[in-house]
Amino acid sequence: MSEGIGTDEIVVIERPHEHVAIVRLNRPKVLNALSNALVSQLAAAFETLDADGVTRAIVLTGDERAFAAGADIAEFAAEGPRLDEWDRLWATGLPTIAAVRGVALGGGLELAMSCDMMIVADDARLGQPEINLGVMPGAGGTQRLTRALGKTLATEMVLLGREISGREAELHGLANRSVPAERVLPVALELATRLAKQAPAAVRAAKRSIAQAFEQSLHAALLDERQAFHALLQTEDAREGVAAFLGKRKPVWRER
Ligand code: DAK
Repeated sequence: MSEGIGTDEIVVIERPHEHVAIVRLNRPKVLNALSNALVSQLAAAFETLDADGVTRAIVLTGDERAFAAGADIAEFAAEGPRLDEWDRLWATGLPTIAAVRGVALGGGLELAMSCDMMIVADDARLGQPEINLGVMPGAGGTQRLTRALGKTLATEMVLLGREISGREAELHGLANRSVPAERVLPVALELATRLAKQAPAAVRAAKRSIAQAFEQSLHAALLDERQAFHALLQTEDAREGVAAFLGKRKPVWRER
């Protein structure tokens, strides 16, 4: 992991804006195949950014050919993907936006779907081709795809390995926006910059609460949401937000 562009590192962090980080997968020769080393470095990058007290949003991206072509198949025989490293990735409290150009296949699509938002190129190729290897998705594909797309299309993608385009992903609600490839990063950065302007504690709490929609009963999740809301109401930023609205001015967040 490193800060800056043009390094040999497999995960590169760039900082286009004080509160926004771009995390770039950088194994272009193998279409950003997600080796265990890469997933581990990615998790470390997320943890570092989560704890730095400055970053408020992460844009996760690859290059023009690939967001990621899935787990590194060369590693499959020796050692399978490591679930503990994927768990670390999913634990980040920061909002994440996947900026997808080229292919997002298998674990690559699972990684993109685990982000809070997804911006895709119109001609991106999204799919779960694990069935062609004699296996099935193992990092959330059967669950996240089905919840986002519904059973009908998810079944075709998982059981037949059908790919969809970025345009179709937007149409079916899997992606937030589908745009021409050259617009993917700018649009993702624009959203990240907007996220970075919101009250940080509120964004983190709301992100967690949305995730509960998939993990708890409606009743339990509503109780959690109510609790999170009341906790936020006690913060200085909430008082500032309300005062700013009433005073017809922009809020200044103090992260308290
Ligand atoms: N792994 C390793 N190398 C890969 C790769 C991959 N997934 N995908 C591509 N490459 C390599 C190719 O071998 C090739 O290397 P060289 O031959 O040049 O040395 C180079 O990248 C360029 O690829 P191609 O020559 O194949 O390029 P094409 O444009 O012709 O084709 C393609 C692009 C994306 C259609 C094709 O490369 C392809 O089908 N790739 C494999 C896609 C795939 O099957 N992905 C799913 C893998 S299984 C879990 C976590 C994660 C997972 C499971 C469990 N747990 C935590 C439990 C995830 C599983 C998977 O993702």
